Amino acid sequence: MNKIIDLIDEEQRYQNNTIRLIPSENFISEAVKQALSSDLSNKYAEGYPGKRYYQGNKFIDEIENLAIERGKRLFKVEHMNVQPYSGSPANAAILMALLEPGDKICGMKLSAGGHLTHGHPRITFSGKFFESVQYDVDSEGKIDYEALEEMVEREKPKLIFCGGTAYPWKIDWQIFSKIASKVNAYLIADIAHIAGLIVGGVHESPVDFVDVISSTTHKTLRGPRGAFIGVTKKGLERDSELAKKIDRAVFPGLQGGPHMNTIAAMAVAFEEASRPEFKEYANQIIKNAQALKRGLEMVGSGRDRSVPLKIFGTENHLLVIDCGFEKGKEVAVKLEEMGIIVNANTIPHDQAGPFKPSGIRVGTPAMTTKGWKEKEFEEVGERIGRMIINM
Ligand code: DSN
Repeated sequence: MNKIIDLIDEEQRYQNNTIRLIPSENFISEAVKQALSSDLSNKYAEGYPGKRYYQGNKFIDEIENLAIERGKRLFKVEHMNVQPYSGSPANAAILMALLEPGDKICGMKLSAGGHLTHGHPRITFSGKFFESVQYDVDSEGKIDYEALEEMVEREKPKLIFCGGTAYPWKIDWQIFSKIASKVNAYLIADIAHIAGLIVGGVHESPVDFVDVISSTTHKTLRGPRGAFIGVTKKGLERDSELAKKIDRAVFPGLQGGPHMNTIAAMAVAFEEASRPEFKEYANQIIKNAQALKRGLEMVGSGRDRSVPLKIFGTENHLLVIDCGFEKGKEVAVKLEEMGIIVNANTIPHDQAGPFKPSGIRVGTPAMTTKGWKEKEFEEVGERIGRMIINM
């Protein structure tokens, strides 16, 4: 026990004494932490509020209902399920709810910034149990909407994912909606990375254009490690059973007892994200990402070398930087030695594989929570850029 407590303390100090630039990470509030470490983790509550398979859930029901109500209000959806353990189970539940095994799905390639659960071939459940077609990005790393449209018309997938994990540009939900409607495909927005930007008003919301949204709650949204699925008005107009299908797929389809401490922490985070100061936070995330890019560009501008750094982005909270063929991991390790924590990442059209990719991914949500402004991000951008060109 003491050993674990000591290690937790060390990890906490490490997190606070280093520069955290992994775009999917953040620092939660004390209130979220309190809910997470509460006695709610003692309780089993299989089922949904009012329909549990275990007794003793009167307070648990209230907590889950509150999380649902707050989540629906925040994201402006008609129905919300807050039980998915994380983003991958949430996307698995959506596929299970809406499709039969072997049906065709469509998502963005992993190397282009997509996610494993969006149909990455062979090794994932989404690529193994479903037939998958994948769309790519252009040389700037932007979705090639024309090629996507052609592919969708040709392949006629039953479901299309939009959204990603290393996509540094805004997503045009309207174009996706137009393309999906041509083949009557379900359209799912995976907003895990940008949920906080959407509720903070700095990225357009997909809810008027898609049938379902899915998201984790711990990235820009700054909540616990959990996830939710939202069903939109458009989704319910298309299929009045959609909400029921999603709920049945989450439980009993895929999961057992919900993690009530996480759901309570989610309710706390939803309330925090509805405050005016969260809008300022989201705004600052964007300004900081642009400052980070400026810092990186100072190095690549020709003062230090003739060929500028190739940077993908940014219109959101993250950037992908080309470090040279298979150099991403090496750069990430060197940066860790300097106290700067990033992750190696594939770049668009990477000739290297995901185990030895050519880039790194950096983002601003966590250090913005710590109070960093443009000046700090410009400086760290310049340090990172300098390190890359000296490799
Ligand atoms: N692993 C998450 C991220 O870092 O973006 C996505 O699942």
